[in-house]
Amino acid sequence: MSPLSPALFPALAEAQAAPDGPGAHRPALRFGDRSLTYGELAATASPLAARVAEAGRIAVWATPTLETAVAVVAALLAGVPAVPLNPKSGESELGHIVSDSAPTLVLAAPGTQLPPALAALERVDIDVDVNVRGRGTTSPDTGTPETPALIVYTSGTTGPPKGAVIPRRAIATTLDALADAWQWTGDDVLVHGLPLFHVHGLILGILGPLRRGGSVRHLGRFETAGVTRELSEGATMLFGVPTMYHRIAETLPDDPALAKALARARLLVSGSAALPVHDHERIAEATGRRVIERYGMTETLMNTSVRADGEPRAGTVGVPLPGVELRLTEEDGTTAVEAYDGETVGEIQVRGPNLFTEYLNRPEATAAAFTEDGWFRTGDMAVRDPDGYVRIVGRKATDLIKSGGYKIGAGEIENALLEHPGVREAAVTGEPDADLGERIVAWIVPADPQSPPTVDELADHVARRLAPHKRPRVVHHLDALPRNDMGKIMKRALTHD
Ligand code: MCA
Ligand code: AMP
Repeated sequence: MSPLSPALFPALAEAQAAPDGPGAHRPALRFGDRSLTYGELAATASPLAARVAEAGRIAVWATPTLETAVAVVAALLAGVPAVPLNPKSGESELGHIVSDSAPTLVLAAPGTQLPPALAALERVDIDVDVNVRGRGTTSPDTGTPETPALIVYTSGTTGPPKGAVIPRRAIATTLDALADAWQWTGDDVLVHGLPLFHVHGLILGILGPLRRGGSVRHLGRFETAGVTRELSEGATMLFGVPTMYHRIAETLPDDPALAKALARARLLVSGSAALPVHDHERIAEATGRRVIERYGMTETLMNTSVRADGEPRAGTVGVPLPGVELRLTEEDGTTAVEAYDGETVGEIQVRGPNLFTEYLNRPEATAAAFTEDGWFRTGDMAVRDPDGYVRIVGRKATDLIKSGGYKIGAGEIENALLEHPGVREAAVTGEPDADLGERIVAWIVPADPQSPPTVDELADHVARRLAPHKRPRVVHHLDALPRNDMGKIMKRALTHD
């Protein structure tokens, strides 16, 4: 058995050990007008950790609240894997995640109504009442480096989402590599409004500040007014997906206070999808500040970043992070591309301690994701500039769509559409969208051409079954889908129509 890891959150361990020490009074988490210091976080997470210590796996109803942050910290202290659930998940997606990950209990904020898919699970309320300080429980940090910390569900090209098993080692490694690249310290105060059931918002956005001993202010939901307020009141860093930066770029011309606040920030970071150069430029012009991009994936956590002390070059995701091996490969998936010429395209493959362990219950998918010598195939296509900057130019699979920074598999939406009685055949594609990056387009052959289902009907249907961000925004009706001789749908013919 591997030895226990050093504390994932040294500042929290210090507050546990010295509840009246100065470190215990430092701010840790703030959501709206509710906040916790490190001492208070220790006092709330420790008893919860003790409560869940015997659980096999726990689900966390991951609303954008203080409760979710406390629950995930408690799970990490207890060494029990947590499965963050999107509270807007539809019945079929939630049913799949719960049966696949088989949690023994679900943690939720008191008073939250949970859907029927979770009815069979024991429910534990997340108590963040700090008045119960000194409850006497200090939960040691019990994980080993390989202990699964989080199981994060992520879409693939086919089938329902897969659970990526992320060990503590990967979380610690990626956060420390980012600290190096971004000169991220305990003095930083992060602001963001990202959801807490994905890597970006949860690992980078909550666990990141806690590992540094700094603090995070979560906006509850993303709004430019919240960004202005927090960056004007001491926050130093902003994390967001390109859609958020696009909305900032749109707002800037009429909002000098936002421009002033952004100009003050130490670091503006975008990730989860490509930030268009036009938005980079508009933000730089209005604020004098350059957004930097980092590139990651649920399975790999963070791979590259523009460094705080490096040249911020729009349209690139910077250089490999410390400890990450990155190569480009030719079409065979194993021959390395040696060129650093800014034009030879290859698939990005990565290796390093930042990687996940496996897809839960999917040994074949796990095996297929790696080459024989242990490189993870990202499916992202890129070129490298002569100085090593990576520029992502596309994606191998056309059946993966990135909308609002969420990865969405065309196949899951097609399956959901086919369950609608008004749909006989369905194909789903992504098309460029200024706000979302890509928007989901459904091409359907209606069961009854005289009364085809409306876009709203199909959007509601998909949102109810899967999740609102997976709903089609555009629906085209066709007499037949274009197919090749083998009967396979020719999606390129659809997108180019
Ligand atoms: C609209 N809504 C509906 C329907 N239509 N609900 C049910 N049925 C319908 N038919 C609701 C939505 O749920 C939402 O509710 C509201 O209407 C507006 O939705 P929408 O227009 O889709 O989006 P938005 O609210 O404008 O969101 C844009 C966003 C969001 C804030 C940028 O896309 C977002 O949070 N993206 C972040 C994605 C992310 O974190 N990805 C990280 C994964 P309500 O108003 O209640 O919200 S990638 C990752 O982790 C890797 C490692 C990486 O590199 O980072
Ligand atoms: P996910 O599987 O949801 O974690 O999304 C990971 C994918 O997001 C990657 O494989 C990339 O395609 C994309 N991605 C993340 N960050 C960036 C970025 N800065 N630029 C371009 N694509 C990105």
